[in-house]
Amino acid sequence: MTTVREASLAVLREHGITTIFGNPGSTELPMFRDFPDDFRYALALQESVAVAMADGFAQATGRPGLVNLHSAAGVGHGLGNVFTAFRNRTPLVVVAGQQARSLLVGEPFLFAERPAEFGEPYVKFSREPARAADVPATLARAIHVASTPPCGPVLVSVPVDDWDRPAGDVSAHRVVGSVAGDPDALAHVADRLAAASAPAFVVGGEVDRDGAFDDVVALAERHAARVYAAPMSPRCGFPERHRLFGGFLPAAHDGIRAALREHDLVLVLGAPVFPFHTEGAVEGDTAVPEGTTLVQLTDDPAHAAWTPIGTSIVTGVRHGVHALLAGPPPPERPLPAPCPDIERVEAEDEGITEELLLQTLADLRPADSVVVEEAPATRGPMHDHLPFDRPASFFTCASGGLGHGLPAAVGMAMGRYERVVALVGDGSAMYGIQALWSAAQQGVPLTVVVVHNARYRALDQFAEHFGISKPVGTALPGLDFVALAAGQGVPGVRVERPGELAPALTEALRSPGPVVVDVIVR
Ligand SMILES: Cc1ncc(C[n+]2csc(CCOP(=O)(O)OP(=O)(O)O)c2C)c(N)n1
Ligand SMILES: [Mg+2]
Repeated sequence: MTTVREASLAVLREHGITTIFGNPGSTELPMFRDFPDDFRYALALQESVAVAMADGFAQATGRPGLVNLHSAAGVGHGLGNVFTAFRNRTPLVVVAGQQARSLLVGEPFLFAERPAEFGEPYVKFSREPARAADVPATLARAIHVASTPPCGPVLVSVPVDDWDRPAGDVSAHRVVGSVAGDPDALAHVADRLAAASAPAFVVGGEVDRDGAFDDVVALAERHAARVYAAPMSPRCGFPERHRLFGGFLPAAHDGIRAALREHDLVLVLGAPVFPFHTEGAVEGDTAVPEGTTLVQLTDDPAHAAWTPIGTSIVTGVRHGVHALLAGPPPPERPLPAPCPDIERVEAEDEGITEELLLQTLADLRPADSVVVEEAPATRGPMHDHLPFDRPASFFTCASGGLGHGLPAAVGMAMGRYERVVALVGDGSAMYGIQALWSAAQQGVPLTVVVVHNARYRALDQFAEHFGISKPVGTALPGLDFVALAAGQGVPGVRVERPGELAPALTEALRSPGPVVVDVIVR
């Protein structure tokens, strides 16, 4: 007899999913009876950490991540990062435990009420199978839904008594989900691009996710197009030291309009139009100036639908850009003026500035290292002093929900061999500080750089924006990240003087295991 457990693990194996992130409870234990040797269980000490680790691992490996959570309580803890995985478009399978079917007539201890609704609206598919025997096929279906563009999280709730019940084997089934946009519509865009006088591209997270980085560079060079990073882009989609790079669009109407004003055609590649963060001063209805034509290529029909203007083509970015590369050549166009060079900063005696920290990190980090950032007020200085030039080199959460970066970095370090640097604010680090314990247990090559300003500084800045002179709840005195790391088995060093910074980073970046560098910034 094949059990639900055996058939389900076979489905996971078939999809290359052999690492299971999670935090177990009574209702999950039977899933792991006689756990096979080719699987590994990565324990996280809080569910939001487990979800973000699985997200980081999935982004690093390009395969769906799997996370196992304990019934309603565990899913509840994890939901903030399920929201982020949804915005990140990460293929993520949440397997949630449930009480035994025979008890569901009442309200047993630790059960989940309407479990398939609990993840809504941040799951693409969510089921508690009608019969135990349907669990393996439901898992297979969930994996296909999660990994078909636009990718995202799914949830399967499994009653505890299902795992030992009989089930049939699920046959192997491949779903090829890439979307190639309408060829006529793309040919029309190619013509318009060739006819434009000053085109611009806005590149978002889908470019890197879809493996279109080099194709976008080729298309930009062919058209001498100015390239902007999309507001709040979660990945690097264009080399930031390239002659054509024009900087990072802000997440507000007025700033976007100002940047796009000089362009007659704006091609948005793999980004929503636009994820605003503040209202800004709005002239007219949209962030796109009058007289500018907007074209968007995205694999996400929902994003295409809420774009307020222009033409959106639902397509994988790589397919779409290939079609545009086959279009007519443009006339000779002058190159846009280069962005001014960023001046290097000098170390000052008074203490370490964010600029000095980022410049030093840029100087010292290995070229093939990956940076996962969650340090809100450090974003601006990071854009200036820590440029990214390669595919799969930079990751941040697309949602704005804190508590993702540090655990996602641990998951990434488990999923790839290069060094991972987590660049996290002191506030952000504390949403998932237990991730350090998992990093120690996994022994991953992770350098955690804490930007320690003893504040939620981004909120101080927002308070200014709202005209609030005395914000509440933004001071973070008394945190000691070396002690927090030591208590979880991770070595750490506190750095206060500019002269200590480079030696501490150099050593941490060489360590085979995780190290925390607690950088006190002024
Ligand atoms: C889950 C969640 N809670 C609260 C916030 C609101 N928030 C936005 S930025 C921020 C401050 C983060 O502090 P820190 O990581 O120290 O970065 P800093 O602002 O100092 O650069 C907070 C609390 C959020 N975005 N997400
Ligand atoms: Mg801070």
